[in-house]
Amino acid sequence: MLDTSRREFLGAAAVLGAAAVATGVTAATPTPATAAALSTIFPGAVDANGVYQLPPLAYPVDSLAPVIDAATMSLHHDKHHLGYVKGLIAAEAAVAEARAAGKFDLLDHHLAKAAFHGAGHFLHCVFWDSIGPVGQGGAPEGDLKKDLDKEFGSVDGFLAQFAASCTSVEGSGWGILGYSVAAAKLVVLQSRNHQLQTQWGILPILCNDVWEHAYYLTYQNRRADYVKAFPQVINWKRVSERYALIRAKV
Ligand code: MN3
Repeated sequence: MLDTSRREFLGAAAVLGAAAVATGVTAATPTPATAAALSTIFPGAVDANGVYQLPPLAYPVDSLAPVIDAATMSLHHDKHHLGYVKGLIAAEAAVAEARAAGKFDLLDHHLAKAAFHGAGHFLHCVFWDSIGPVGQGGAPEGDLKKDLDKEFGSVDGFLAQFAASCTSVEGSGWGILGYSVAAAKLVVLQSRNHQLQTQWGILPILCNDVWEHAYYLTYQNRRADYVKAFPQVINWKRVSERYALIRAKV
């Protein structure tokens, strides 16, 4: 149970967050992503002014069916992801408020929210840009193909390990192919929720959301069936481009 002062403080933070969202979040209308957004490692995570935003989808929500149904796509993008954007904005606003007031007694709470919602926002930006219409995703290209072969033996070897990482996440979480800045190589990790079980300096290249909201309408409890079908919607062209961008920048 929250005490009164904490409740009032959180209420003020929510108002600040809502105000920021009103100006910082764009409508979730499927439109082509801009060239500027696609040239970033986390496509569309911020707008031209650096404000967190919900990035538009670059494809129709029904174009991934039957692997991911249209209702799941709409709810996932327009409701769930937007919630993380709002939560991140609210958390940062609350931290700014605390700093202005010189009152840091709830800082740990706000930073936990910033980690959860921030990690959720950034991973979803990569997720939407890792997938696309069924059967149009091509195959890994360039350095990504070469380094998948190097680290995992083959693309199929990677896909098998990636699927296992997605299937076996305990509770809600993600399977992630990332680039380790420290080790200078590709790695597969899991996360629980959005922010747990990762390492420092991992840049996500391809990720699969295995929270129930990502698949339950079609697959109910059969997460393994969703994970098995997922490669049909991987957009290897964009995933390969993201890896090339990371290698050029890091
Ligand atoms: Mn999700």
